[in-house]
Amino acid sequence: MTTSTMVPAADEMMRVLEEWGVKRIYGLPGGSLDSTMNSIHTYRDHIDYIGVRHEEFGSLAAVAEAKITGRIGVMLGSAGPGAAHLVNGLYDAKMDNIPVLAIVGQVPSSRMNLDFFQELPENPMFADATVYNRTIMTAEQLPLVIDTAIRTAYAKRGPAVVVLPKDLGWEKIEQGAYPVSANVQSQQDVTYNIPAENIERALDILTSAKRPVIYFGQGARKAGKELLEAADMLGAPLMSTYLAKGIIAHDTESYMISTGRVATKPSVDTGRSADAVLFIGTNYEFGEFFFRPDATFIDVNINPIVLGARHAAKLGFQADAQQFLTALIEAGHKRGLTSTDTPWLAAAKENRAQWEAWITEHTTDESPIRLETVFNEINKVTTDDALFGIDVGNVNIASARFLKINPGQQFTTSPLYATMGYGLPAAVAGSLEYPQRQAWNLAGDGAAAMVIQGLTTATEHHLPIISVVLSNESLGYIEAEQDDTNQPHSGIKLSGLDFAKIAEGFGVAGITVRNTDELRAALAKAKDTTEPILIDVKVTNDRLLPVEQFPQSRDERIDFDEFRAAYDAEKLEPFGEILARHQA
Ligand SMILES: Cc1ncc(C[n+]2csc(CCOP(=O)(O)OP(=O)(O)O)c2C)c(N)n1
Ligand SMILES: [Mg+2]
Repeated sequence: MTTSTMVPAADEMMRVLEEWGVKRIYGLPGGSLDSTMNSIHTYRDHIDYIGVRHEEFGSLAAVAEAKITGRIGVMLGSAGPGAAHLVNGLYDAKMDNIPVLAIVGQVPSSRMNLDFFQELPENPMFADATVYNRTIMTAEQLPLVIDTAIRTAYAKRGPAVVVLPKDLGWEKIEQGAYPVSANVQSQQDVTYNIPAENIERALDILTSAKRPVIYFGQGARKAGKELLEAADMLGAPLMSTYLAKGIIAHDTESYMISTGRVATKPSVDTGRSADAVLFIGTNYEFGEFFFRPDATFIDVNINPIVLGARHAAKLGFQADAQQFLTALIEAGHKRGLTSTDTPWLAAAKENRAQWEAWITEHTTDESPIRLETVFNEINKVTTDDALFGIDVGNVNIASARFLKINPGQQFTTSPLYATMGYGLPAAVAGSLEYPQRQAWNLAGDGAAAMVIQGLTTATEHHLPIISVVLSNESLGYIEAEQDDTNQPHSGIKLSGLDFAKIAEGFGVAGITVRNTDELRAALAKAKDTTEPILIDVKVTNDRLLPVEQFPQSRDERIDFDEFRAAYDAEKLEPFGEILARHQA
Protein backbone atom coordinates (compact mmCIF):
# COMPACT_ATOMS: atom_id res chain seq x y z
CA MET A 1 0.00 0.00 0.00
CA THR A 2 1.34 3.40 -0.88
CA THR A 3 1.07 6.07 1.75
CA SER A 4 -0.20 9.40 0.62
CA THR A 5 1.49 12.65 1.47
CA MET A 6 -0.71 15.51 2.50
CA VAL A 7 0.33 19.01 1.42
CA PRO A 8 -1.28 22.46 1.46
CA ALA A 9 -3.74 22.83 -1.41
CA ALA A 10 -1.84 25.89 -2.64
CA ASP A 11 1.22 23.64 -3.14
CA GLU A 12 -0.86 21.55 -5.48
CA MET A 13 -1.89 24.74 -7.27
CA MET A 14 1.81 25.45 -7.81
CA ARG A 15 2.36 21.92 -9.10
CA VAL A 16 -0.37 22.44 -11.70
CA LEU A 17 1.20 25.74 -12.77
CA GLU A 18 4.57 24.05 -13.11
CA GLU A 19 3.13 21.23 -15.19
CA TRP A 20 1.66 23.82 -17.53
CA GLY A 21 5.13 25.28 -17.95
CA VAL A 22 4.58 28.48 -15.98
CA LYS A 23 7.97 30.04 -15.33
CA ARG A 24 7.12 33.01 -13.17
CA ILE A 25 4.37 34.79 -11.25
CA TYR A 26 4.16 38.57 -10.98
CA GLY A 27 2.64 40.01 -7.86
CA LEU A 28 2.57 41.75 -4.54
CA PRO A 29 1.38 39.99 -1.37
CA GLY A 30 -1.56 40.82 0.88
CA GLY A 31 -3.03 39.06 3.88
CA SER A 32 -5.51 37.26 1.68
CA LEU A 33 -2.59 35.79 -0.28
CA ASP A 34 -0.78 34.37 2.75
CA SER A 35 -1.36 30.74 1.84
CA THR A 36 -0.46 31.40 -1.78
CA MET A 37 2.76 33.19 -0.80
CA ASN A 38 3.62 30.28 1.47
CA SER A 39 3.44 27.86 -1.45
CA ILE A 40 5.23 30.27 -3.79
CA HIS A 41 8.07 30.10 -1.27
CA THR A 42 7.92 26.31 -1.19
CA TYR A 43 8.07 26.21 -5.00
CA ARG A 44 10.73 28.91 -5.30
CA ASP A 45 13.15 26.60 -7.10
CA HIS A 46 10.53 25.77 -9.73
CA ILE A 47 8.64 28.98 -10.40
CA ASP A 48 10.10 32.45 -10.01
CA TYR A 49 8.23 35.01 -8.00
CA ILE A 50 8.64 38.48 -9.48
CA GLY A 51 7.78 41.16 -6.98
CA VAL A 52 6.30 44.37 -8.32
CA ARG A 53 5.39 47.62 -6.57
CA HIS A 54 1.99 47.96 -8.18
CA GLU A 55 -0.24 45.07 -9.19
CA GLU A 56 -1.13 46.75 -12.48
CA PHE A 57 2.53 46.58 -13.43
CA GLY A 58 2.52 42.86 -12.63
CA SER A 59 -0.66 42.29 -14.60
CA LEU A 60 0.73 44.05 -17.68
CA ALA A 61 4.03 42.19 -17.36
CA ALA A 62 2.18 38.86 -17.22
CA VAL A 63 0.18 39.81 -20.30
CA ALA A 64 3.32 40.96 -22.11
CA GLU A 65 5.08 37.71 -21.23
CA ALA A 66 2.22 35.80 -22.82
CA LYS A 67 2.32 38.05 -25.89
CA ILE A 68 6.05 37.50 -26.28
CA THR A 69 6.14 33.75 -25.59
CA GLY A 70 2.66 32.44 -26.37
CA ARG A 71 2.75 30.80 -22.94
CA ILE A 72 0.16 31.67 -20.28
CA GLY A 73 1.19 34.59 -18.05
CA VAL A 74 0.36 34.51 -14.34
CA MET A 75 -0.33 37.41 -11.98
CA LEU A 76 -1.41 37.86 -8.36
CA GLY A 77 -3.67 40.35 -6.65
CA SER A 78 -4.78 40.39 -3.01
CA ALA A 79 -8.42 40.75 -1.97
CA GLY A 80 -10.04 44.10 -2.73
CA PRO A 81 -7.55 46.80 -3.78
CA GLY A 82 -4.86 44.40 -5.00
CA ALA A 83 -7.42 42.64 -7.14
CA ALA A 84 -8.77 45.92 -8.50
CA HIS A 85 -5.27 46.84 -9.68
CA LEU A 86 -5.25 43.82 -12.01
CA VAL A 87 -8.17 44.97 -14.10
CA ASN A 88 -6.17 46.98 -16.64
CA GLY A 89 -3.89 44.09 -17.58
CA LEU A 90 -6.81 41.71 -17.82
CA TYR A 91 -8.63 44.00 -20.24
CA ASP A 92 -5.56 44.34 -22.40
CA ALA A 93 -5.39 40.53 -22.51
CA LYS A 94 -9.08 40.26 -23.27
CA MET A 95 -8.91 42.64 -26.20
CA ASP A 96 -5.81 40.98 -27.65
CA ASN A 97 -6.98 37.40 -27.00
CA ILE A 98 -4.07 36.61 -24.72
CA PRO A 99 -4.14 33.66 -22.28
CA VAL A 100 -3.38 34.81 -18.73
CA LEU A 101 -4.29 33.65 -15.25
CA ALA A 102 -4.92 35.92 -12.28
CA ILE A 103 -4.84 34.30 -8.87
CA VAL A 104 -6.85 36.57 -6.64
CA GLY A 105 -6.79 36.47 -2.85
CA GLN A 106 -9.97 36.38 -0.82
CA VAL A 107 -10.74 36.60 2.90
CA PRO A 108 -11.10 33.24 4.72
CA SER A 109 -14.13 31.28 3.57
CA SER A 110 -15.66 31.51 7.06
CA ARG A 111 -15.57 35.32 6.75
CA MET A 112 -16.91 35.59 3.23
CA ASN A 113 -20.29 37.23 2.64
CA LEU A 114 -20.13 39.05 6.00
CA ASP A 115 -18.74 42.35 4.68
CA PHE A 116 -15.44 41.50 6.24
CA PHE A 117 -12.29 43.67 6.04
CA GLN A 118 -11.26 43.99 2.38
CA GLU A 119 -13.94 41.58 1.31
CA LEU A 120 -15.69 42.22 -1.91
CA PRO A 121 -17.34 39.83 -4.27
CA GLU A 122 -14.44 39.61 -6.72
CA ASN A 123 -16.05 37.71 -9.55
CA PRO A 124 -18.50 40.44 -10.63
CA MET A 125 -15.59 42.87 -10.98
CA PHE A 126 -13.82 40.51 -13.38
CA ALA A 127 -16.89 39.14 -15.15
CA ASP A 128 -16.66 41.19 -18.32
CA ALA A 129 -12.91 40.83 -18.74
CA THR A 130 -12.58 37.08 -18.44
CA VAL A 131 -13.18 33.81 -20.25
CA TYR A 132 -13.19 31.94 -16.92
CA ASN A 133 -13.90 33.51 -13.55
CA ARG A 134 -14.59 31.39 -10.47
CA THR A 135 -14.13 31.20 -6.71
CA ILE A 136 -12.70 28.10 -5.02
CA MET A 137 -15.21 26.32 -2.77
CA THR A 138 -13.13 23.46 -1.35
CA ALA A 139 -9.41 22.84 -0.96
CA GLU A 140 -9.58 19.64 -3.04
CA GLN A 141 -10.89 21.47 -6.06
CA LEU A 142 -8.10 24.07 -6.10
CA PRO A 143 -5.70 22.12 -8.40
CA LEU A 144 -8.59 21.05 -10.62
CA VAL A 145 -9.94 24.57 -10.94
CA ILE A 146 -6.49 26.00 -11.72
CA ASP A 147 -6.11 23.32 -14.40
CA THR A 148 -9.53 24.16 -15.82
CA ALA A 149 -8.77 27.88 -15.73
CA ILE A 150 -5.54 27.44 -17.70
CA ARG A 151 -7.10 25.09 -20.21
CA THR A 152 -9.95 27.54 -20.75
CA ALA A 153 -7.63 30.55 -21.05
CA TYR A 154 -5.76 28.80 -23.86
CA ALA A 155 -8.83 27.40 -25.57
CA LYS A 156 -10.84 30.63 -25.43
CA ARG A 157 -7.77 32.81 -25.73
CA GLY A 158 -8.32 35.21 -22.88
CA PRO A 159 -7.92 35.91 -19.17
CA ALA A 160 -8.93 33.50 -16.42
CA VAL A 161 -9.46 34.52 -12.81
CA VAL A 162 -9.42 32.15 -9.85
CA VAL A 163 -10.39 33.63 -6.49
CA LEU A 164 -8.88 31.77 -3.54
CA PRO A 165 -10.18 32.20 0.03
CA LYS A 166 -6.96 32.06 1.95
CA ASP A 167 -7.79 29.28 4.41
CA LEU A 168 -8.45 26.84 1.58
CA GLY A 169 -4.90 27.32 0.29
CA TRP A 170 -3.54 26.09 3.61
CA GLU A 171 -5.83 23.09 3.97
CA LYS A 172 -4.03 19.82 3.38
CA ILE A 173 -4.93 17.67 0.41
CA GLU A 174 -3.32 14.60 -1.07
CA GLN A 175 -0.21 15.34 -3.06
CA GLY A 176 -0.32 14.42 -6.73
CA ALA A 177 -3.84 13.01 -6.56
CA TYR A 178 -5.41 15.45 -8.98
CA PRO A 179 -4.96 15.04 -12.71
CA VAL A 180 -3.46 17.84 -14.76
CA SER A 181 -4.44 18.19 -18.39
CA ALA A 182 -1.27 20.01 -19.51
CA ASN A 183 0.26 16.93 -21.10
CA VAL A 184 -2.68 16.14 -23.31
CA GLN A 185 -2.83 19.68 -24.65
CA SER A 186 -0.55 20.43 -27.50
CA GLN A 187 -0.61 23.07 -30.14
CA GLN A 188 -1.48 21.02 -33.17
CA ASP A 189 -1.08 22.32 -36.66
CA VAL A 190 -4.50 22.42 -38.23
CA THR A 191 -4.85 21.86 -41.93
CA TYR A 192 -7.65 23.88 -43.44
CA ASN A 193 -9.68 22.78 -46.37
CA ILE A 194 -9.14 25.53 -48.91
CA PRO A 195 -11.45 24.97 -51.88
CA ALA A 196 -9.47 25.03 -55.12
CA GLU A 197 -12.27 26.72 -57.06
CA ASN A 198 -12.30 29.58 -54.54
CA ILE A 199 -8.55 29.98 -54.85
CA GLU A 200 -9.13 30.35 -58.60
CA ARG A 201 -11.80 32.98 -57.92
CA ALA A 202 -9.42 34.80 -55.59
CA LEU A 203 -6.76 34.77 -58.29
CA ASP A 204 -9.29 36.04 -60.85
CA ILE A 205 -10.15 38.97 -58.59
CA LEU A 206 -6.57 39.85 -57.76
CA THR A 207 -5.20 39.51 -61.28
CA SER A 208 -8.03 41.43 -62.93
CA ALA A 209 -7.79 44.28 -60.42
CA LYS A 210 -5.93 47.38 -61.54
CA ARG A 211 -4.73 48.23 -58.06
CA PRO A 212 -4.51 45.16 -55.83
CA VAL A 213 -2.95 45.23 -52.35
CA ILE A 214 -2.17 42.66 -49.71
CA TYR A 215 -3.09 43.87 -46.24
CA PHE A 216 -1.82 41.54 -43.55
CA GLY A 217 -2.05 41.27 -39.79
CA GLN A 218 -0.48 39.26 -37.00
CA GLY A 219 -2.18 36.11 -38.26
CA ALA A 220 0.40 36.11 -41.03
CA ARG A 221 3.26 35.92 -38.51
CA LYS A 222 4.71 32.73 -40.00
CA ALA A 223 4.11 33.75 -43.59
CA GLY A 224 6.71 36.43 -44.28
CA LYS A 225 8.24 34.57 -47.18
CA GLU A 226 4.88 33.74 -48.74
CA LEU A 227 3.67 37.35 -48.39
CA LEU A 228 6.66 38.58 -50.37
CA GLU A 229 6.22 35.87 -52.97
CA ALA A 230 2.48 36.46 -53.40
CA ALA A 231 2.98 40.23 -53.59
CA ASP A 232 5.61 39.82 -56.25
CA MET A 233 3.47 37.40 -58.21
CA LEU A 234 0.44 39.72 -58.13
CA GLY A 235 2.23 43.04 -58.49
CA ALA A 236 0.55 44.06 -55.23
CA PRO A 237 2.05 46.49 -52.71
CA LEU A 238 2.07 45.16 -49.16
CA MET A 239 0.44 46.93 -46.23
CA SER A 240 -0.06 45.70 -42.69
CA THR A 241 -1.48 46.46 -39.32
CA TYR A 242 0.92 48.24 -37.02
CA LEU A 243 1.17 45.04 -34.96
CA ALA A 244 2.30 43.05 -37.98
CA LYS A 245 5.36 45.25 -38.43
CA GLY A 246 8.43 43.06 -38.39
CA ILE A 247 6.91 40.11 -40.25
CA ILE A 248 8.74 41.38 -43.33
CA ALA A 249 11.77 43.64 -43.37
CA HIS A 250 11.11 47.32 -42.76
CA ASP A 251 13.08 48.36 -45.83
CA THR A 252 11.13 46.18 -48.27
CA GLU A 253 10.47 48.58 -51.17
CA SER A 254 6.94 47.38 -51.82
CA TYR A 255 5.96 47.49 -48.12
CA MET A 256 3.94 50.58 -47.24
CA ILE A 257 3.72 49.77 -43.46
CA SER A 258 0.52 50.60 -41.55
CA THR A 259 -2.52 52.67 -42.37
CA GLY A 260 -4.77 54.72 -40.07
CA ARG A 261 -3.45 57.27 -37.60
CA VAL A 262 -0.58 55.10 -36.33
CA ALA A 263 0.55 54.99 -39.91
CA THR A 264 2.68 56.13 -42.82
CA LYS A 265 1.54 58.29 -45.72
CA PRO A 266 2.29 55.68 -48.40
CA SER A 267 0.15 53.13 -46.59
CA VAL A 268 -2.80 55.50 -46.13
CA ASP A 269 -2.53 56.45 -49.80
CA THR A 270 -2.24 52.89 -51.07
CA GLY A 271 -5.19 51.72 -49.02
CA ARG A 272 -7.38 54.56 -50.24
CA SER A 273 -6.55 53.86 -53.88
CA ALA A 274 -6.71 50.07 -53.87
CA ASP A 275 -9.52 48.44 -55.83
CA ALA A 276 -8.91 44.91 -54.52
CA VAL A 277 -7.67 43.94 -51.08
CA LEU A 278 -6.39 40.59 -49.90
CA PHE A 279 -7.17 41.11 -46.19
CA ILE A 280 -5.26 38.36 -44.48
CA GLY A 281 -4.75 37.35 -40.87
CA THR A 282 -6.18 40.59 -39.54
CA ASN A 283 -9.20 42.03 -37.78
CA TYR A 284 -8.12 45.63 -38.38
CA GLU A 285 -10.86 47.60 -36.71
CA PHE A 286 -10.66 50.62 -39.00
CA GLY A 287 -10.92 48.54 -42.16
CA GLU A 288 -14.06 50.30 -43.31
CA PHE A 289 -12.46 53.76 -43.00
CA PHE A 290 -9.12 53.35 -44.69
CA PHE A 291 -10.14 51.34 -47.73
CA ARG A 292 -12.54 52.30 -50.48
CA PRO A 293 -16.09 51.13 -49.78
CA ASP A 294 -16.25 49.69 -53.30
CA ALA A 295 -12.92 47.84 -53.09
CA THR A 296 -13.30 44.12 -53.61
CA PHE A 297 -12.26 42.35 -50.43
CA ILE A 298 -11.02 38.81 -49.99
CA ASP A 299 -10.90 38.03 -46.28
CA VAL A 300 -8.70 35.24 -44.93
CA ASN A 301 -8.74 34.39 -41.23
CA ILE A 302 -8.62 31.31 -39.03
CA ASN A 303 -11.24 32.86 -36.80
CA PRO A 304 -14.72 32.74 -38.35
CA ILE A 305 -16.02 35.23 -35.79
CA VAL A 306 -14.06 38.03 -37.43
CA LEU A 307 -14.25 36.84 -41.02
CA GLY A 308 -15.92 39.53 -43.08
CA ALA A 309 -16.40 41.76 -40.03
CA ARG A 310 -14.47 44.86 -41.07
CA HIS A 311 -15.38 45.47 -44.70
CA ALA A 312 -17.87 44.04 -47.13
CA ALA A 313 -16.08 41.01 -48.59
CA LYS A 314 -16.67 39.22 -51.84
CA LEU A 315 -14.92 36.06 -50.82
CA GLY A 316 -13.97 34.60 -47.46
CA PHE A 317 -11.61 31.81 -46.44
CA GLN A 318 -11.42 30.28 -43.00
CA ALA A 319 -7.78 29.34 -43.28
CA ASP A 320 -4.31 29.82 -41.93
CA ALA A 321 -2.52 32.68 -43.69
CA GLN A 322 0.52 30.64 -44.66
CA GLN A 323 -1.54 27.74 -45.98
CA PHE A 324 -3.77 30.08 -47.94
CA LEU A 325 -0.86 31.97 -49.49
CA THR A 326 0.91 28.73 -50.39
CA ALA A 327 -2.23 27.55 -52.19
CA LEU A 328 -2.60 30.91 -53.93
CA ILE A 329 1.02 30.94 -55.07
CA GLU A 330 0.83 27.35 -56.38
CA ALA A 331 -2.34 28.12 -58.31
CA GLY A 332 -0.74 31.28 -59.69
CA HIS A 333 2.33 29.38 -60.85
CA LYS A 334 0.06 26.93 -62.65
CA ARG A 335 -1.34 29.89 -64.54
CA GLY A 336 2.18 30.89 -65.45
CA LEU A 337 2.26 33.88 -63.09
CA THR A 338 5.67 34.55 -61.64
CA SER A 339 6.45 38.20 -61.16
CA THR A 340 4.31 41.16 -62.07
CA ASP A 341 5.49 44.73 -62.40
CA THR A 342 2.77 47.31 -62.94
CA PRO A 343 2.55 51.10 -63.02
CA TRP A 344 0.48 50.78 -59.83
CA LEU A 345 3.27 48.97 -57.99
CA ALA A 346 5.83 51.41 -59.33
CA ALA A 347 3.73 54.36 -58.09
CA ALA A 348 3.39 52.81 -54.64
CA LYS A 349 7.13 52.20 -54.45
CA GLU A 350 7.87 55.74 -55.51
CA ASN A 351 5.50 57.03 -52.84
CA ARG A 352 7.31 55.00 -50.18
CA ALA A 353 10.72 56.16 -51.44
CA GLN A 354 9.55 59.80 -51.41
CA TRP A 355 8.31 59.31 -47.85
CA GLU A 356 11.60 57.79 -46.67
CA ALA A 357 13.59 60.57 -48.29
CA TRP A 358 11.41 63.11 -46.51
CA ILE A 359 11.96 61.38 -43.17
CA THR A 360 15.71 61.31 -43.75
CA GLU A 361 15.64 65.02 -44.49
CA HIS A 362 14.02 65.58 -41.10
CA THR A 363 16.57 63.47 -39.31
CA THR A 364 18.48 66.54 -38.23
CA ASP A 365 20.75 67.67 -35.43
CA GLU A 366 18.18 70.19 -34.17
CA SER A 367 17.47 70.76 -30.48
CA PRO A 368 15.01 70.00 -29.01
CA ILE A 369 15.50 66.69 -30.74
CA ARG A 370 13.09 65.49 -33.40
CA LEU A 371 11.53 62.03 -33.13
CA GLU A 372 13.00 61.12 -36.53
CA THR A 373 16.44 61.67 -35.06
CA VAL A 374 15.74 59.70 -31.88
CA PHE A 375 14.60 56.67 -33.82
CA ASN A 376 17.34 56.95 -36.42
CA GLU A 377 19.90 56.74 -33.63
CA ILE A 378 18.04 53.88 -31.93
CA ASN A 379 17.96 51.98 -35.24
CA LYS A 380 21.73 52.17 -35.39
CA VAL A 381 22.24 50.33 -32.10
CA THR A 382 19.42 47.77 -32.02
CA THR A 383 20.46 44.14 -32.19
CA ASP A 384 18.98 41.63 -34.65
CA ASP A 385 16.91 39.97 -31.94
CA ALA A 386 15.96 43.06 -29.93
CA LEU A 387 12.70 43.14 -27.99
CA PHE A 388 10.62 46.29 -27.83
CA GLY A 389 7.95 47.16 -25.29
CA ILE A 390 6.21 50.11 -26.88
CA ASP A 391 3.95 52.32 -24.82
CA VAL A 392 0.84 54.20 -25.92
CA GLY A 393 0.90 57.75 -27.27
CA ASN A 394 2.90 59.46 -30.01
CA VAL A 395 5.51 56.74 -29.56
CA ASN A 396 3.23 54.45 -31.54
CA ILE A 397 3.08 56.82 -34.49
CA ALA A 398 6.83 57.31 -34.34
CA SER A 399 7.52 53.58 -34.01
CA ALA A 400 5.22 52.76 -36.91
CA ARG A 401 7.09 55.22 -39.12
CA PHE A 402 10.67 55.31 -37.95
CA LEU A 403 11.52 52.20 -35.93
CA LYS A 404 13.05 49.57 -38.18
CA ILE A 405 11.53 46.43 -36.77
CA ASN A 406 12.71 43.41 -38.72
CA PRO A 407 12.15 39.64 -38.65
CA GLY A 408 14.00 38.23 -35.63
CA GLN A 409 13.10 41.22 -33.52
CA GLN A 410 9.87 41.35 -31.57
CA PHE A 411 7.66 44.15 -30.37
CA THR A 412 4.53 44.25 -28.29
CA THR A 413 2.26 47.09 -27.30
CA SER A 414 -1.28 47.60 -26.04
CA PRO A 415 -2.93 48.06 -29.42
CA LEU A 416 -6.68 47.73 -28.97
CA TYR A 417 -7.16 48.46 -25.29
CA ALA A 418 -4.36 51.00 -25.65
CA THR A 419 -3.44 51.45 -22.04
CA MET A 420 -0.62 53.81 -21.20
CA GLY A 421 2.02 52.24 -18.99
CA TYR A 422 2.59 49.16 -21.14
CA GLY A 423 6.18 49.74 -22.27
CA LEU A 424 8.15 49.14 -19.08
CA PRO A 425 6.28 46.03 -17.88
CA ALA A 426 6.68 44.58 -21.38
CA ALA A 427 10.42 45.26 -21.33
CA VAL A 428 10.67 43.66 -17.87
CA ALA A 429 8.82 40.55 -19.03
CA GLY A 430 10.90 40.33 -22.21
CA SER A 431 14.17 40.74 -20.36
CA LEU A 432 13.26 38.16 -17.71
CA GLU A 433 12.37 35.67 -20.42
CA TYR A 434 15.34 36.44 -22.66
CA PRO A 435 18.13 37.86 -20.49
CA GLN A 436 20.57 37.81 -23.40
CA ARG A 437 18.44 39.93 -25.72
CA GLN A 438 18.35 43.69 -25.85
CA ALA A 439 15.08 44.86 -24.27
CA TRP A 440 13.75 48.34 -25.00
CA ASN A 441 11.04 50.31 -23.27
CA LEU A 442 9.95 53.20 -25.50
CA ALA A 443 7.51 55.56 -23.80
CA GLY A 444 6.26 59.14 -23.67
CA ASP A 445 6.72 61.20 -20.52
CA GLY A 446 3.08 60.79 -19.49
CA ALA A 447 3.11 57.02 -19.86
CA ALA A 448 6.54 56.63 -18.29
CA ALA A 449 5.39 58.44 -15.15
CA MET A 450 2.48 56.03 -14.78
CA VAL A 451 4.65 52.97 -14.22
CA ILE A 452 8.00 54.40 -13.20
CA GLN A 453 7.93 52.45 -9.92
CA GLY A 454 8.40 49.34 -12.04
CA LEU A 455 12.08 50.28 -12.41
CA THR A 456 12.44 48.62 -9.01
CA THR A 457 11.82 45.21 -10.54
CA ALA A 458 14.36 45.94 -13.28
CA THR A 459 16.97 46.89 -10.67
CA GLU A 460 16.27 43.96 -8.37
CA HIS A 461 16.66 41.48 -11.20
CA HIS A 462 19.55 43.28 -12.93
CA LEU A 463 17.60 43.49 -16.16
CA PRO A 464 19.55 45.34 -18.85
CA ILE A 465 16.50 47.24 -20.03
CA ILE A 466 17.02 50.37 -22.07
CA SER A 467 14.20 52.79 -21.29
CA VAL A 468 13.88 55.72 -23.64
CA VAL A 469 11.52 58.40 -22.36
CA LEU A 470 10.35 60.89 -24.97
CA SER A 471 9.82 64.02 -22.90
CA ASN A 472 7.70 66.57 -24.72
CA GLU A 473 5.98 67.89 -21.57
CA SER A 474 2.63 67.03 -23.06
CA LEU A 475 0.07 64.28 -23.42
CA GLY A 476 0.94 64.79 -27.05
CA TYR A 477 -1.34 62.26 -28.66
CA ILE A 478 -4.34 63.88 -27.00
CA GLU A 479 -3.05 67.40 -27.66
CA ALA A 480 -3.25 66.51 -31.36
CA GLU A 481 -6.84 65.32 -30.97
CA GLN A 482 -7.77 68.57 -29.27
CA ASP A 483 -6.20 70.46 -32.18
CA ASP A 484 -8.15 68.37 -34.67
CA THR A 485 -11.41 69.19 -32.92
CA ASN A 486 -10.54 72.91 -32.75
CA GLN A 487 -10.73 73.07 -29.00
CA PRO A 488 -8.44 74.82 -26.54
CA HIS A 489 -5.68 72.73 -25.02
CA SER A 490 -7.22 71.30 -21.91
CA GLY A 491 -5.41 69.16 -19.36
CA ILE A 492 -2.65 68.05 -21.69
CA LYS A 493 0.31 70.06 -20.38
CA LEU A 494 2.75 68.03 -18.30
CA SER A 495 5.35 69.52 -16.01
CA GLY A 496 8.85 68.55 -17.03
CA LEU A 497 10.30 65.80 -14.88
CA ASP A 498 13.92 64.95 -14.32
CA PHE A 499 13.54 61.30 -15.26
CA ALA A 500 17.28 60.71 -15.04
CA LYS A 501 17.27 61.76 -11.43
CA ILE A 502 14.16 59.71 -10.73
CA ALA A 503 15.84 56.70 -12.32
CA GLU A 504 18.88 57.15 -10.09
CA GLY A 505 16.57 56.95 -7.09
CA PHE A 506 15.48 53.54 -8.29
CA GLY A 507 19.07 52.40 -8.72
CA VAL A 508 18.90 52.82 -12.49
CA ALA A 509 21.54 54.76 -14.43
CA GLY A 510 19.81 57.87 -15.74
CA ILE A 511 20.98 60.11 -18.57
CA THR A 512 19.39 63.34 -19.77
CA VAL A 513 19.77 64.06 -23.46
CA ARG A 514 19.19 67.45 -25.11
CA ASN A 515 21.08 67.18 -28.39
CA THR A 516 22.18 64.60 -30.93
CA ASP A 517 25.69 64.22 -29.59
CA GLU A 518 24.38 63.48 -26.13
CA LEU A 519 21.87 61.07 -27.62
CA ARG A 520 24.56 59.16 -29.50
CA ALA A 521 26.75 58.99 -26.41
CA ALA A 522 23.87 57.77 -24.25
CA LEU A 523 22.85 55.08 -26.72
CA ALA A 524 26.47 53.96 -27.13
CA LYS A 525 26.56 53.43 -23.40
CA ALA A 526 23.14 51.76 -23.34
CA LYS A 527 23.56 49.31 -26.17
CA ASP A 528 25.80 46.88 -24.31
CA THR A 529 24.52 47.58 -20.83
CA THR A 530 24.22 44.76 -18.32
CA GLU A 531 22.07 46.80 -15.92
CA PRO A 532 18.95 48.89 -16.48
CA ILE A 533 19.47 52.32 -17.96
CA LEU A 534 17.07 55.17 -18.65
CA ILE A 535 17.58 57.87 -21.25
CA ASP A 536 15.36 60.91 -20.88
CA VAL A 537 15.31 62.55 -24.30
CA LYS A 538 14.02 66.10 -24.29
CA VAL A 539 12.17 66.07 -27.60
CA THR A 540 10.31 68.65 -29.58
CA ASN A 541 6.55 68.73 -29.16
CA ASP A 542 6.09 69.50 -32.87
CA ARG A 543 3.31 67.32 -34.12
CA LEU A 544 4.13 64.53 -36.52
CA LEU A 545 2.40 64.86 -39.88
CA PRO A 546 -1.19 63.58 -39.56
CA VAL A 547 -0.90 61.38 -42.63
CA GLU A 548 -4.56 60.45 -42.53
CA GLN A 549 -5.36 64.09 -43.34
CA PHE A 550 -3.03 64.30 -46.33
CA PRO A 551 -5.25 64.57 -49.42
CA GLN A 552 -5.07 62.34 -52.47
CA SER A 553 -5.27 65.40 -54.69
CA ARG A 554 -4.60 69.08 -54.03
CA ASP A 555 -8.14 70.21 -54.57
CA GLU A 556 -9.42 68.02 -51.73
CA ARG A 557 -8.15 70.66 -49.27
CA ILE A 558 -8.58 74.38 -49.76
CA ASP A 559 -5.81 74.89 -47.21
CA PHE A 560 -3.49 72.42 -48.96
CA ASP A 561 -0.49 74.75 -49.06
CA GLU A 562 -0.83 75.82 -45.42
CA PHE A 563 -1.36 72.23 -44.33
CA ARG A 564 1.78 71.05 -46.07
CA ALA A 565 3.80 74.02 -44.87
CA ALA A 566 2.69 73.48 -41.27
CA TYR A 567 4.41 70.11 -41.30
CA ASP A 568 7.31 71.11 -43.49
CA ALA A 569 5.96 68.57 -45.96
CA GLU A 570 6.27 70.43 -49.27
CA LYS A 571 8.25 67.57 -50.71
CA LEU A 572 5.39 65.14 -50.24
CA GLU A 573 2.98 64.91 -53.16
CA PRO A 574 -0.64 63.88 -53.15
CA PHE A 575 -0.67 60.25 -54.24
CA GLY A 576 -3.02 61.12 -57.10
CA GLU A 577 -0.17 63.02 -58.75
CA ILE A 578 2.24 60.12 -58.38
CA LEU A 579 -0.36 57.74 -59.81
CA ALA A 580 -0.95 60.09 -62.73
CA ARG A 581 2.78 60.27 -63.46
CA HIS A 582 2.84 56.48 -63.71
CA GLN A 583 -0.48 56.38 -65.57
CA ALA A 584 -1.55 53.89 -62.93
C1 LIG B 1 -4.31 54.58 -18.92
C2 LIG B 1 -4.63 55.54 -20.02
N1 LIG B 1 -5.08 56.77 -19.74
C3 LIG B 1 -5.35 57.65 -20.74
C4 LIG B 1 -5.17 57.30 -22.04
C5 LIG B 1 -5.48 58.27 -23.17
N2 LIG B 1 -4.21 58.64 -23.84
C6 LIG B 1 -3.79 58.06 -24.98
S1 LIG B 1 -2.32 58.63 -25.50
C7 LIG B 1 -2.23 59.72 -24.24
C8 LIG B 1 -1.08 60.67 -24.11
C9 LIG B 1 0.21 60.00 -23.86
O1 LIG B 1 1.13 60.95 -23.43
P1 LIG B 1 2.67 60.66 -23.37
O2 LIG B 1 2.90 59.35 -22.71
O3 LIG B 1 3.37 61.82 -22.79
O4 LIG B 1 3.05 60.45 -24.88
P2 LIG B 1 3.09 61.55 -26.06
O5 LIG B 1 1.85 61.30 -26.87
O6 LIG B 1 3.15 62.90 -25.46
O7 LIG B 1 4.33 61.23 -26.80
C10 LIG B 1 -3.34 59.62 -23.41
C11 LIG B 1 -3.59 60.45 -22.21
C12 LIG B 1 -4.73 55.98 -22.28
N3 LIG B 1 -4.56 55.53 -23.53
N4 LIG B 1 -4.44 55.14 -21.27
MG1 LIG C 1 4.37 63.31 -23.74
